[in-house]
Amino acid sequence: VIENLGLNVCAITANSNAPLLEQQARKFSPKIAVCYDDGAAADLKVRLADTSVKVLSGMEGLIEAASMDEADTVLTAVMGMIGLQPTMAAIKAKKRIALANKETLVCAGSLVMKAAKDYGAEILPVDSEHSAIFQCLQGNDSRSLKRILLTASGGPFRGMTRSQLETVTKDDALKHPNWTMGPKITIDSATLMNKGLEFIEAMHLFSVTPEQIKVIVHPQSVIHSMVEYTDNSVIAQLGCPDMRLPIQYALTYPERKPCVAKELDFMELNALTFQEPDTENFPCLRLAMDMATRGKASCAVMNGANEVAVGLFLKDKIGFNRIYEAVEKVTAELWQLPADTIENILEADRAARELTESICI
Ligand code: MN3
Repeated sequence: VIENLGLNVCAITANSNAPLLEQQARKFSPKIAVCYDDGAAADLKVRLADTSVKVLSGMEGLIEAASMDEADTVLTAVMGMIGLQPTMAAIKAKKRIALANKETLVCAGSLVMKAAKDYGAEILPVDSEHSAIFQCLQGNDSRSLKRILLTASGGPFRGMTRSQLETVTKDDALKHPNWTMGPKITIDSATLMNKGLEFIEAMHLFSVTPEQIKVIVHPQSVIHSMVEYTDNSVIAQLGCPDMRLPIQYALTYPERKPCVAKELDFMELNALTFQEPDTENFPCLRLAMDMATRGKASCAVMNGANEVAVGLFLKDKIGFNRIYEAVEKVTAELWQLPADTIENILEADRAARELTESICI
C-alpha cells in the first residue's frame, strides 16, 4: 500500500522478524526501525549497520516510533495489549491513528477515545468491518444511525458442534477460509472471540450501545459490514476480502485512490448468504457480548485471558474448547477489577494473564 501510494515512512516496527524488517527498512529508508524483542533488535542493528537507520527495541522503541515529530499518521498493527501504550503516545502527539490493533480499544476503549477527543487525535479504523462501517457512515448524520450490522465469516469451524471441536488442532484452526492473517487473530476467528472483540471495538469507535450492534454470519466475506438508519435503509460496503483496501482508506481518508486490491466481480460471485451466529458451540462471542455490558475491567480481563489461552493453544498446551473455559473462569473471577486509569487496566491485564496461566498449566 505504501509503495503504491508513494508515501514516506519515518519509522517501521516489528516484534521479532528482523530479516523481514531489514528488507523493508532498506526499501523505505525510515529514520528508525524497532524490534520489540531485544534479541531481534540486536540482530537488526547488525543487519542495518551499513545504513543510517537507527535501531531501537522494546516498549520505549515502539513509543518513540509512535510519536515522531515528522509523522502525521501512525498505523498501529501490533498484536494484542502491547499496542495500548504506543497508541496512547500517538494520541498525545496528536497523530492520525490508523488503528488495526483492536485489543487497545477492547481493553481501554473509554480512556483511549476520551484521550483522542481531548488531544484532537483522529482514530480511523483499519479492521475491515469497522472500516466498512466507517465508510457506510460517510455523508450521513450519525444521529440517524439505528444499528450496526457487523458481519462475521464464521471461521473455519462454522457448522461444527462443541464435541466435534474437542479434537480440532492448531493447523485446522489456522486455515481461515477467506482472510490471510496472523496466528492469534486467526484462532480468534475460529473461536468467534474475534467477533466479540470487534463488537466491543465498534461500541467505542462509533459510540453505540451493545443493543445497537447485531452480528450476522456471512460466510463469503464480501459484505464487510453494514449500517442501518432510522428510515430502515441499509448501506453496505462490499469488496474482495483484502486488507490492503481498509489499510489504504485509513491512510488516504477522506480521499480515495487507486488500490492494489482486486476489483469485485459480481459475475464471479455465487450467492451471498446470512445466518445467526452459533453462540452455543462458539460461546466466546456470547461471553464478549456479555462483558461488553458490564464495565469495570471486564473487557481487559477477558482480552488478557484470551491472549494467554490462545497462546497456549498455539503451543499445543491446551485444546480448542479450553480457550473458552479458561477465559470464562478468569472473567468470572476478575471482571470487577477497576479500570479508571491506564495503570489499572495494565494491572487487570497482568492479573488476568497470571490467573489464566495458573488455571491452564
Ligand atoms: Mn476484522
